[in-house]
Amino acid sequence: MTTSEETKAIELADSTWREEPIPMTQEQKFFFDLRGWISLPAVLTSEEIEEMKVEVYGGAKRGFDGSLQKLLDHPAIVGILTEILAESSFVSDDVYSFRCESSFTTTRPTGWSKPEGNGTGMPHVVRPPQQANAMRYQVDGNKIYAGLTRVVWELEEVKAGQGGTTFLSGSHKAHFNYGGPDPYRPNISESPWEHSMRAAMAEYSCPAGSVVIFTESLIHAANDWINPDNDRCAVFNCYNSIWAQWHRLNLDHETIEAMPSKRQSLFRGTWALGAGGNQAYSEDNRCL
Ligand SMILES: O=C(O)CCC(=O)C(=O)O
Ligand SMILES: [Fe+2]
Repeated sequence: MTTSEETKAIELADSTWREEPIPMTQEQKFFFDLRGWISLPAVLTSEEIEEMKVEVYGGAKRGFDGSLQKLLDHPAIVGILTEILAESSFVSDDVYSFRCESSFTTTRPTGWSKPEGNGTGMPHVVRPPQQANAMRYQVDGNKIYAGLTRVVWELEEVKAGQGGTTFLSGSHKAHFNYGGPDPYRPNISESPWEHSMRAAMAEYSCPAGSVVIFTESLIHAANDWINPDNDRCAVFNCYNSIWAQWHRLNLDHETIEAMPSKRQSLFRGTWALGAGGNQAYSEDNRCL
């Protein structure tokens, strides 16, 4: 039994912990660099999961509104995104040192089929990393720059082989092309060894409330959801360096303005030069 004083102290410690970014561990850095993706199991509480599932099953299409908004800068991912998307001299307590540039949700009932053709069901990347490009994964000087980076929040259990996103681990550092006719093609279509690449793709299992983080330089794919026990219910948020942008954001000023000010900074304009640099979000300093 705890006294109410002790309960209050625990609650305070808990809320303080929730606001402090959790640093990326050396182990996470090692595996993210090695494979191009990591998972963080069971990050959300069951209350958070239930609240968010109601919103996503209720029709929320993006993670910018309601309680889903808390995922944008959840302390479990802020330390990792700071490590893999920001240069340390640009890190500050007042604003985030990385940007959020897109968000979508998905619900997939048992029997859901992946998009046909060259959609997300075809193993793909944002840009092939074999040629230099502004979105790609880089490492130098003991420092990761993950380029365009995806954070997936799984609000339902995922079982390996039953429809989670799959990854060709290590392909974010590929030097040789995928075998298709065009080395700039951002997927493995028409590769004579498409089948073996698909067979080599890694799967994850995780409880509801887990996170998967991957660099979009990594070959990855959507898969048929064949899990008979639950639907897939996930939020896909995309992040980038404060100096780069891939997606058109298309998020209105009123929604951003209603966010806590540090969260607003995720949506500031994509530029850097100037006294003090690019810090605060405002209507005329917003990402479009
Ligand atoms: O739907 C999925 O499982 C994969 C989505 C995807 O391709 C992405 O997040 O870039
Ligand atoms: Fe993708």
